[in-house]
Amino acid sequence: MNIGITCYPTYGGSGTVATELGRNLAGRGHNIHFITTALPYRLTDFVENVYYHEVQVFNYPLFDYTPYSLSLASKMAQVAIREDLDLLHVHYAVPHATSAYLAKKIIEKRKRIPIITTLHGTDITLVGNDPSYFDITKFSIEESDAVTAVSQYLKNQTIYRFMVDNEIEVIPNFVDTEKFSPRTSEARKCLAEPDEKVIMHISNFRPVKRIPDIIDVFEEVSRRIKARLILIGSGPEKEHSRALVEEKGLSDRVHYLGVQNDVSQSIACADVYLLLSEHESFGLTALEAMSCGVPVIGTSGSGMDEFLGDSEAGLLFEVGEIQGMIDGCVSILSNPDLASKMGKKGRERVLQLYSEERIIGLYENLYMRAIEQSE
Ligand code: GMT
Repeated sequence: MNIGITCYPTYGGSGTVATELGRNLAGRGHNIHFITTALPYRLTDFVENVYYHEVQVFNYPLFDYTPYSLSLASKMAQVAIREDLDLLHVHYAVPHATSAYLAKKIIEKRKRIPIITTLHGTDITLVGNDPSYFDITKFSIEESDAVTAVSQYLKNQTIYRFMVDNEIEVIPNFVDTEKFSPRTSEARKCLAEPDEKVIMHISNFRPVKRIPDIIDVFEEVSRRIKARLILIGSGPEKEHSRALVEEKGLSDRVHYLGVQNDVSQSIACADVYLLLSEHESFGLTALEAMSCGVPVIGTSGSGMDEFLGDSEAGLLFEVGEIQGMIDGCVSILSNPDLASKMGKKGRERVLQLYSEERIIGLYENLYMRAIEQSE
């Protein structure tokens, strides 16, 4: 198949999933055309069958806001014709599903092309839901030929908030289980002393990630157990969190590593992984930690319930239940048998349900159905 993929090329789970999906599909012999404003950050090496079409956004002094969605729609239409695309798969509804709809309309007299929209989370729960985007997001989802959501939670949220009437297929996120595997990494000795435990969190430091909760949990845990907190990523809450760390006198034990293109080495060094978000439609980094055999402490009520809930691979707490999180963290870090059992359970669960082989096949299947239906 000739497949067009659009995503945000910068750091973030949706871009990661889209890029790894493209890579895997290319490995299976499909031609993958990334239509993005920059090369996706995980695609800096040469990959056979992968092509990149840069969306150039023309700016003009008259524009207060650059109309990215229009440049994207034009580029999608051009690439669809020139590369004879069989479908366009867009990740994150806003505004990618809308641009894809426009592209489809631009070329419809020459070519019929199905649009597949994958919903990732904040496109539904935060951004698409804002009154300024609500109607266009609902419309663009309804006009997509196939819609997927990365969890049942997100599917339910989409139906509840947007009252859309199309089928939404749940296709969960996946992990490269070879890259994200349990191993003793050389990097560990750079992160902590041998007798210290490593507590880790990776994110885009947005308010939804509740970074202060992570710091509160660490503060109390580090009173009871020798440990360091390793924070990877960057985003708007990072500087606030630094101030909090300083205020609490934790600066010598909390380390900010910044954005890393490949987090697989670092995650494997962790003794426990924390993802204490307000909500996560999925929580990809927690799944990556499980794949590395690292116990996870997460929050219940959203996407993490689905892969962590009954897995015995970690512990889930209600959002903001700091004392439970502290006790959970201490029990994992002070009980090597429990930690190792959780790690094994997590790894097993990922191999069984969230491997690339399994999930890529689900997308291929969906593509074939969408193409058949549009003929
Ligand atoms: O807001 C974010 O966390 C970024 C967002 C994205 O588009 O990269 O992440 C969302 O998509 C990821 C990949 O499917 C999911 O693992 C994250 O849970 C989801 N974030 C939220 O729902 C907050």
